[in-house]
Parts: sequence; structure tokens; C-alpha cells
Amino acid sequence: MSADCIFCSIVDGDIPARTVHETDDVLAFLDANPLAPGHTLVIPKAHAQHVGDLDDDLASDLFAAVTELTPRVQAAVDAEGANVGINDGEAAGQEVPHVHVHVIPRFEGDGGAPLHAVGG
Ligand code: DGP
Repeated sequence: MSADCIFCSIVDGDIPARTVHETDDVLAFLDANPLAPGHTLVIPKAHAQHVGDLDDDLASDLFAAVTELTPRVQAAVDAEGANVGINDGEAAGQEVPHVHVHVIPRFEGDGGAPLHAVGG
């Protein structure tokens, strides 16, 4: 728990969120500013700002949740694919300083950019 962290406040129930998955260590909820229907954020409940701050067990739990959730999120909105990624650090566009994995459903012809277009 970190004071002034929005995602810690969501974990603590002080800020409401649309939870889609929860384990002892991981929480997934709908993004408040979705880039596509079903845009989901997957976070460790324990506060960590950067991916490099996660210990191996927590990194494993987080990725296990992502692998389980990604096909479920896609199916829920009839998407054909998903971008799965982390903005790590301000220079990479991280706005909330608590590690979060974006699962962004994608649809054929939706016009969004692939991750490899970043900086291109
Ligand atoms: P990033 O730029 O990678 O740090 O993405 C932060 C995401 O967090 C952004 O897509 C919007 C989302 N977000 C910010 N504040 C809240 C909130 O209070 N609730 C929820 N559900 N999402 C939030």
C-alpha cells in the first residue's frame, strides 16, 4: 500500500472499480478510460512502481492472471485479438505509478496502432 496511489486505493476498496478477476495477490478491473470495449488492467495488489520491482513469485502470479484473462476478455467482447502491454516509467507513458498490464481487445480494421508502431 502506498499513500496517494490510485490503484492501491482501488485494491483497498476506497475507489470503486469494475473488478473482473481477483486472487490473493492480483486484481483485474476495467480501465476507466478504455481504448476499446473490455480494456482491462491487471495489477499486483502489493504496490510496486516498476516491473523490475516485482519479485519472481509476484511476476509469475501477475502473468498467470494475464494469460488466463486475455482470452476471456477477448471472448467477452467478441474481439479478434488483443494488445497486452505495460507502460513502464514516465518516458514510456506510465501515468499511474503502480505496475499494471493493459489488456486491450482489438478488432479487425479498428484502426488502432500495433505496439511495434511505437516510435515508428
Ligand atoms: P498508463 O498510462 O499505462 O499508466 O495507464 C493508466 C491507465 O489507468 C489509463 O488507461 C487510465 C486508467 N486509470 C486511471 N485512473 C483510474 C481509475 O481511478 N480507475 C480505473 N479503473 N482506471 C484508471
